[in-house]
Amino acid sequence: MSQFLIVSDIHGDRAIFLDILKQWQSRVDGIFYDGDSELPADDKVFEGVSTVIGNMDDDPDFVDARATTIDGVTFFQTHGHLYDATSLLGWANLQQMSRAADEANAQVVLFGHTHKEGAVTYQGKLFINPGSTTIPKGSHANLGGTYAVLSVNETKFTVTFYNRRHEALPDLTVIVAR
Ligand SMILES: [Mn+2]
Repeated sequence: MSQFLIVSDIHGDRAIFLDILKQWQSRVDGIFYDGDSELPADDKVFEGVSTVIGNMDDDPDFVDARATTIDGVTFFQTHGHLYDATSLLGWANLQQMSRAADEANAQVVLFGHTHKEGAVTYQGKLFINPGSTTIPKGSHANLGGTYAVLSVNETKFTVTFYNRRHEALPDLTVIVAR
């Protein structure tokens, strides 16, 4: 089994990211940060972390999007604002990210931007938004902020969401066939 840590939209809350890293760094096979840190790209919290630029990031050293393959899983990662991810009524618009992910031959799409956590299968790919640790929005904003851990085995993907105290939120867990 492989495990991946996914965090987004800390908006300057460097302390929570450090705290999450402390919990997970030694236990995961990859760490993804999906944008809007408001930190420099070379901040030492991003050592060994796959990052992308958010609409609130001004460091041009962040990339717009990236494809990464770890343990046989190809991820397409982007913040979302460059792919029209915002949906005013629903969870997110996935069409543009889906097209880009197909071009990258990705099975999993990681994004942020909307600050609404969730995981769904769409056009044959698993889309994961860890939510914002710091400025949560949507129907689960009362949780006070979330991040996600993806577990992958030979047959399935399991997405578990956590709150800022690193407590799993089992009601939000998403399990899909691989
Ligand atoms: Mn944001």
